[in-house]
Amino acid sequence: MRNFPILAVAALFLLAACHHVEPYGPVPTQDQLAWQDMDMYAFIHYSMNTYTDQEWGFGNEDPALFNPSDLDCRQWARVCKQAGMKGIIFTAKHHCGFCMWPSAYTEYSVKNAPWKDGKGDVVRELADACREEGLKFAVYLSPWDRNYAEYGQPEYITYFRNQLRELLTNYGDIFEVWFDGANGGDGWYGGANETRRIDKYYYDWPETYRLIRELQPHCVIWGDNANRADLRWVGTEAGNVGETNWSTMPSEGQAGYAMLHYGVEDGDVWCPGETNTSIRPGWFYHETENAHVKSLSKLMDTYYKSVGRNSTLLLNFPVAPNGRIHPTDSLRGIALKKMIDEVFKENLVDKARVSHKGLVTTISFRRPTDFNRFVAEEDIALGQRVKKFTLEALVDGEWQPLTDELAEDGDGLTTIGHRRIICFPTVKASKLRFTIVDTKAEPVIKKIGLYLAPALTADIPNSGEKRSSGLHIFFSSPTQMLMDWDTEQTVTGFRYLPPQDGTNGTITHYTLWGSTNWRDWKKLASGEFSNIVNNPIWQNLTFPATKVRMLKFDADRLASGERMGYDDVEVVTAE
Ligand code: FUL
Repeated sequence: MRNFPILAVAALFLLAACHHVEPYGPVPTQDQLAWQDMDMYAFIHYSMNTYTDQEWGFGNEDPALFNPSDLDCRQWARVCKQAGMKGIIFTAKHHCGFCMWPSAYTEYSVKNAPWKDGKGDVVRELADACREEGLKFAVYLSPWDRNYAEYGQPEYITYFRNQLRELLTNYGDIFEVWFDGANGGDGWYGGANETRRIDKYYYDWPETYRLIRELQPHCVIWGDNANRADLRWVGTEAGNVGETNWSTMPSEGQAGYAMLHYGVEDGDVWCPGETNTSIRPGWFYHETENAHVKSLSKLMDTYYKSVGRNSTLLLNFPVAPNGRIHPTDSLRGIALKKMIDEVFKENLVDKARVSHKGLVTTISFRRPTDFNRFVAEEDIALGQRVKKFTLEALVDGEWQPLTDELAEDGDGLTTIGHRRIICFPTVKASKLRFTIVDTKAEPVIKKIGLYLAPALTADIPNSGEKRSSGLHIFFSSPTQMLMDWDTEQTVTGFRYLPPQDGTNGTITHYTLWGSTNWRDWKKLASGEFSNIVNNPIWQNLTFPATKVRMLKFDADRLASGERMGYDDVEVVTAE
């Protein structure tokens, strides 16, 4: 039996009566607890894609392209530190297979790039920079490898584990390993240029997990959706987890969106959700997205919907081709940290009287006080217990219910877990009443907080873009969109926003043509919209300025369905 100290400091108390409380249901390991306490850490996406302006490389990109002029891992670490990130997870190998460290098991790595005459090691430089800044370090190693000739065969699994061993033995402590769920499909595969499918047994994850435990016993594993690891994806890359968010999951079986997004109340293992999203629309750097770095209010919203919903926030900063994080992204990240500090700088509960009666906690102020944020934290070391609660404010002698203004599902206030933040419009109240109305076992609340967030007036505008007007759109077939104007235009780009309500009609492979006379068509762009299913954001095509009067957009392949779908398209024209 464990003993838990009953602390009686303001804002830190147990709702349970003063006795030892037994753990209830699945509980986190010490490593899962330490991971959850990190709250926010960074992803860094940087690879060959940075030089080919892609989200997914095909695997045949030339290592000669990797020659950054100014690669500075210390700059990345400094930016992440100032943005409040407690660690960095780095794309040591993305789907293209190019290794950012000089692996002994492949020629497709930095050792054959012109950067530092092939003597460089980005993983090493970043691991060292993290240590200097007091950040933890972790690796993303893509299981899908579009370069490797034997991908799909047992030989590849040996190769993959050899690489994992290199990363987990040569670079100090690793706090997490991230195995991307995107797996199998078309690729270069040593020149085979074909589509390869794999099944869920291919990787034999249990064996790989055993290797990780042996090499890095304190590392947490972010796993695929069928083999339960230490952490789970939250089912979206948009930057939010469910308001109801259980850290428990069934130990076995494929998890669909709902299980990933909300967790499973009666799950038999502890498997908390990690919310991953990028500070820009894409994961890799694209110059066309420089004006689309997320606003401070969007980032705050993401924070409330991840860290404030019993999750962590894994926020991606892409590195630009010069080898540095772009100034817009770094300033925005730092602004996020400043705003979080500002919102949570003073816990008003410290100035109030706190009383408990059963499952009702009342916070009383000497005089009416303004607040707009409520925070509660369960002692999750004892398990996650609270199912439902209410908040009421006493305003001018009347109790008013407070609701979550960021709520999406209308179920009221549900789970708490590691930390729950409820946002509501400012009230001036003399009391706040927090009532736990449904719980799996005696609740153990270790902290409550009330705060007054300042109004967010400082959103930094992104520079505008010029888009064409007077564009007519029609379809000549279920997979071909035609666009024309009344007058000739000089076009330099095309943007496609896939359907936002599901994958039906989402275009994964495309060709875009331009013409001035409907007869002679010039190919302006063709290829793959990588990762469009998991991250259905604006897709940006750029090409040399071309005079056209009409455009033809062919859906060469759809993710599902028969008819191309779109929520919006835009054509970018020259000044
Ligand atoms: C996805 C990948 O396919 C993306 O390229 C990116 O790495 C993201 C974090 O995970 O599944």
